[in-house]
Amino acid sequence: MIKFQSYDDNRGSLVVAETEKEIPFDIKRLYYIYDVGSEAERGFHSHKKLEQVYIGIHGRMKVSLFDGVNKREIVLDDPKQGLYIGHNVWRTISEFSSDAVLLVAASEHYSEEDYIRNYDEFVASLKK
Ligand code: T46
Repeated sequence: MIKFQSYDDNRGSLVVAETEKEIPFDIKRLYYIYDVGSEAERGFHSHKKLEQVYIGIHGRMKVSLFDGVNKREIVLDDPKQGLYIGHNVWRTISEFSSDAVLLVAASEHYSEEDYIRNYDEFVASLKK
């Protein structure tokens, strides 16, 4: 997990993430996900090249990762932390709280070509 610098005082909290410091790539895209139903699950894909940092800036969600060898489950519920996810990692995001907001910093512009959305294809790609 990446720990962000946080400035907390009686006005609230301000959290900073900078490229070449906490974020290990140049950010080309930001997007965020919210209003996810409690039963909904997102992801179910890997990326050929894309690197991302997930930040649970509000509420809670669970991220499940599989790199072909290791499986990890990480709960994101702290806006002062980020989760780095490299390429070739199968991910699902589930158990969103009703107030959850997931902010994602991405290393590339959006390209559907970069996705592997079929699990068998993902497993096969690791063997190449
Ligand atoms: C990831 C998780 C956390 C775009 O047009 N531009 C974009 O930058 C993105 C991210 C998506 N889209 C379109 C493509 C689909 O028609 O938005 C629609 C929903 O995307 P998707 O089904 O990929 O959503 P998730 O939540 O399953 O996955 C997304 C990211 O794609 C993925 O990289 O890590 O959020």
